[in-house]
Amino acid sequence: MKIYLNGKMVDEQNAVVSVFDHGLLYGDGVFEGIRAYNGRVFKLVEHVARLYYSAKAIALTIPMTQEEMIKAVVETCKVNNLRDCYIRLVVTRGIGTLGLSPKKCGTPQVIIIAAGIQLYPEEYYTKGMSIVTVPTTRNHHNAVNPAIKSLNYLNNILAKIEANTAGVEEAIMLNSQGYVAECTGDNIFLIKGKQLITPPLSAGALYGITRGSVIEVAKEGGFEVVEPNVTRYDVYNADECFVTGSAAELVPVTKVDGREIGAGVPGEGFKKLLDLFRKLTRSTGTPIFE
Ligand code: PXG
Repeated sequence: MKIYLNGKMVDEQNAVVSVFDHGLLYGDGVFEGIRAYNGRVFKLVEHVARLYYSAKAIALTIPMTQEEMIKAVVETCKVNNLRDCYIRLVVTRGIGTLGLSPKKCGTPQVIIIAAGIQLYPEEYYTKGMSIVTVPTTRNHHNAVNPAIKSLNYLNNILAKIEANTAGVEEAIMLNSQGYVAECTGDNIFLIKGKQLITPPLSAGALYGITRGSVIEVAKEGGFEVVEPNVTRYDVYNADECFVTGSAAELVPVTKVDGREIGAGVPGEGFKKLLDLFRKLTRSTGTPIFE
């Protein structure tokens, strides 16, 4: 496997970064997780834009343009001859000293890995998954803003550990006001009648690209999309629930905190949205081989 590292395609075993890189020492950096389907990178322009927004928020200047980054992602898929894959884009603050100061860091390191990913077992997609609400609250936007896809994911990892302790793979995280923010690595949706409900981004969620795509196709599917503050009561009493992410795609949720959601099986609304989403992923995107 070839990895893109600072402008060069290097063999996997040579794709290494310094122990003095602040990405490692402090989680100082940003990342993206992107999918390619059938020879096209899905929503690549949007993912790269989000990477640069995350970088802007942490005052990190990425040493290449967005156009160059788009080309580098496509090239990484191409040299590895990949048509369907998961792409991890990482930009670290770079090599610095044993002190927090980002001023002492050299050039940011740019890493692109294209490989496979499977987050959840297949039966979650057919039967639905069970999730719980966890005690760790989502970061307040005045701490590490949840919109920043940073290399410091401990807020989410702590919640994931709590989910695992409860015997499940994903968890609802509430914000400091007690409203539903999102899950540890996914955005959350509810269906109630003809309404498709998702917490507003201001509730403390990542500006999910899959979330955006679901909203895009939901209108086509005849849903009214609303973004109110959501409580656990709203989740328990929804007709359907599902989570979204680039790696996971759309996963039906059939149990939350021991309460069955709707009929306790993946619903018709979910199936319709999954179908529309799959059509979008297979018919759009930046071509890899031309
Ligand atoms: N919320 C959070 C906190 C995320 O990390 C999403 C929502 C979904 O966003 P997109 O843009 O992908 O629709 C994410 C992204 C993992 C893993 O290993 C999870 C994500 C990304 C990369 C890896 O669990 N989730």
